[in-house]
Order: sequence, then structure tokens, then C-alpha cells
Amino acid sequence: MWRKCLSSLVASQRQVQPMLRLMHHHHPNQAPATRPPKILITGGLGQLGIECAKLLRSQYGSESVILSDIIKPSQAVLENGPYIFADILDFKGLQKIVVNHRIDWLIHFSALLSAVGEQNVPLAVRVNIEGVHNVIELAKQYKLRIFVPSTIGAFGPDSPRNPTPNVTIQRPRTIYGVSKVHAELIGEYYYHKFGLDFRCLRFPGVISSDPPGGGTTDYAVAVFHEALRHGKYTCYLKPDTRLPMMYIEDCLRALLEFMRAPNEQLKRRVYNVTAMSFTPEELVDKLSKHVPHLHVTYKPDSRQLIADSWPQVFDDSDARRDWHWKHKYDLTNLVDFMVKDVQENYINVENGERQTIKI
Ligand code: AKB
Repeated sequence: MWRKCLSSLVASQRQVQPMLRLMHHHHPNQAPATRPPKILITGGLGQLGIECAKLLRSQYGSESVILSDIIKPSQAVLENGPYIFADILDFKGLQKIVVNHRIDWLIHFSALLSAVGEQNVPLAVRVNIEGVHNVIELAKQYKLRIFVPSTIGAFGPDSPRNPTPNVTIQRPRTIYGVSKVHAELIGEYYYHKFGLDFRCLRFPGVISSDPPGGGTTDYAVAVFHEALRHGKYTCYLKPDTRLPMMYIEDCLRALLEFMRAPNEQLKRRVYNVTAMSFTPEELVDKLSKHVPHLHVTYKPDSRQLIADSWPQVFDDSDARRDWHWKHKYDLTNLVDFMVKDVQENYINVENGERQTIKI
């Protein structure tokens, strides 16, 4: 579903000169500067894919961005631009797509997140590790620029947590974290050994009105839906659990700016990015301004253990220095935008549908 809150980002990015846009992605091994990059997004029906496709299409044209997944798409997804079936575990199938569509950039979103990965470790190994082997090798063979997201989950209890610098101890205790450290390392290895244009951002919890599905930071999305519908929420983390977070608009802008950054500007292939850090209690406090009788209770479960091993404050000064990363949303405007977004795009829509059924 098209989020109105993201339209400002798309509109502002549209003002970039068309010629500049073409020049930005130019690299000797990749798409010539005379045409926009052809982009394939894997895992396109997860939390980030649809909005990412919208942003990239606003920049490079609708036909330049192919969304893919193994899930049946909604009508709305089909109407917004090309959508195809792609199984990241099928190497030949991926080769076919890259050749037939003349792909230049690969944005690899397919992954099981932290909480759900712990429920099915063998599947997480297949999707998050074997899948990365496939796309990295594919990107090498066809000289693609490849983006793989990493996460605050790539750190563990031995890492400094406040703040967590770009380069430090990484000993995660989840299969998700282990698979993301693996992705970072194999990507860097392919960069040094084969010159692969591998780019990776470590994202914090990403907050969007679309449900994330299976993460440890999901409470920060669920609380909006529950609070606005029912005025109450049971949180699975303790009230003082501090985690780094970012609004989806900032997250996708970071991705776009990073993908466009000239290689010479990048001092590393993997960067921390973030916007803010807060606890459930602090989020609920802000949300209470919009939902005065909000009642939140706390019932920590196994996700507490994961959160306790993750960074509390993320140091993204390298990204800010090297490619001028700058967040736009802090806790206050994040809450304002989320309330408006969930209300308009979910609750009002559901209520409208209910009204129609009654008639
Ligand atoms: C998760 O909670 O698993 C993700 C993440 C922080 O990578 N949202």
C-alpha cells in the first residue's frame, strides 16, 4: 500500500536533476551512464521491499525496478510496476532473471529476522546463508552492484553496547546475527578478492506502518496498531530496553544515497546507520499524547534475551563522515507520522470496508 508519509521523500528526491541521477550510479563495470540502472529487489514483499521499489521507481522509472519474491502479490503491487517470481535458493533461476532483464543492481532483502530465525534455524541457514552465497556469486559473475542489509543484530553480548562503533567485537547469539556477520564478511571478501561492488548497511529496528514480521524490534510497530485500535498493548520487552531505531523513510533514503555514493567516497563496505534510540517506556510516553488512555503492560518473553545482547546506541559517525548520512526523523516526529499513517492507511480503510459490507 502506498504510504502517504513516504510521498514527501519521493517528491523531494524527484527534484534531483535527471542527468545527475544517471551519473551517480556510473561505475566502469556497470550500467553505462546513458541509462538508469536496472534493479532487482529480492524478498520484495517483506517490510522494506514495496516502499523501496516505490522510491527507486520515482528515481529511475517504473520499468527499471523489478520487485520479486516467492509470495503471490496483491493487485496493488502488480499495478505499481514489474513483479516476478524469484527464489533466491535457485541459482539458475536468478541467472535467467539477471540476463533476461539486464539487471545492474541487486537489492537483497530476503531473510528470516531475529525472532523467527530462532524458531526455524535450518530454514534461516538456508535463506540467510545459502541465499547470500547465491546472490553474491551471481553479482560477481554479472558484475552487479549488490546491496545486502545487515543489522544491529550482527552484534552480541561481548560488543560494546553504548555506543557500538562500526568496527568492534561481533559475537552474535542468534542465527540471524550469525548469518548477517557471514554476509558482511563474505561481501567484503568478494570486494577485496574480485572487486565486487558490495554495499551493506547495518540497520537498527525499522519502523513503518507495514508489519515487519518476526523481529525483536517489532513491538515498536505493533504498539501503534494496538494502541490506535484497542487503546492497550502488551509489550514483550521490559519498559527500559533501549534499542536503536529508524523510520522507514530515513532507512530507504540511506539505502538510496549509499547506493549512489561514488566508490571513491566509501572507506568501507559495511556501515552502521541509525537515527535514534529509545525504550518502550519512552515510546509509550510520546504515544500517550495521541492516545490519552493508553494502557501498556509488560510481559517479557524470549525476545528480551535477544534485545539485551544488542546495541543500545549505535555509532554511525563513519556513515555521516564518508557519505554524509543524516537522519530526518527523531522520536517526536516519528510518532506523529506513524499515528497519522496507521490511522489513515489501516484503521480508516478497515472501518470504511466494514461500512461498505454493512450497506
Ligand atoms: C529484528 O528485530 O530482527 C530486525 C533487526 C533489528 O534486524 N528488525
